[in-house]
Amino acid sequence: MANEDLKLKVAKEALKYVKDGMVVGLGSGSTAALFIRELGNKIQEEDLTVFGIPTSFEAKMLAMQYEIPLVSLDEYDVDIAFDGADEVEEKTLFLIKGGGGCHTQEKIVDYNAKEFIVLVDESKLVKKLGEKFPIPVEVIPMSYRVVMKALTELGGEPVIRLGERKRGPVITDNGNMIIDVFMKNIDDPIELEKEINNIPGVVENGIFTKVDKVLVGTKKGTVSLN
Ligand code: ABF
Repeated sequence: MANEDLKLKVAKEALKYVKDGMVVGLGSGSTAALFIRELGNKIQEEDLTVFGIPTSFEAKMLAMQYEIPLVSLDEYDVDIAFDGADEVEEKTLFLIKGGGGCHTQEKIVDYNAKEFIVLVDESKLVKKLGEKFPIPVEVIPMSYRVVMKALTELGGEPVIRLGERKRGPVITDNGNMIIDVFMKNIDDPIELEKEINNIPGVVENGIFTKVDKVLVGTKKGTVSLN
């Protein structure tokens, strides 16, 4: 079964957690996009009163396309948030997110949800965080050089994320740059998440250590980890 099919299965499974009247955090990336589409369909078919809070411009556009009414954190708390991930550490359920450059708004919405559920296919599971994926760090543009120096001192190999044509840096929804930090042997993700965020110029990093549940699409069916 292709990863796309596993993602769709997980997205459909996630719908079971959405109840009438809920405010739902809408994640970014291809798995979250499937969830947003399926949620839009469910709302129309069952005539539900459900509101979304998007985690990116991309999620906002999709929610509008699938007619999910949107609200904001200005006025509402999040009952439940659904989002994808780039890596899930099997033992701890800690994550690396931000491959799509949206981790700052994702973390704001996901960490503030009463329940945060991660949607992945089995290819995202790793024994140790950092195995396959660098840690994305969103930085204020004028600080990129000094932040990279500090990240090197923490034992990482920082690289500026460039746009598709490699002519300049990727710019996030918040107008900032992304530094990808390659780091093997992340022994204490909780501490590292704090340490990176403590560097002046860093807006947010893609280590997520506050996760309630992970729904994993496997060839044998969807497995729930918590
Ligand atoms: C977002 O999308 C990001 O935090 C993560 O980088 C990515 C996962 O995308 P996909 O579901 O397409 O693999 O959740």
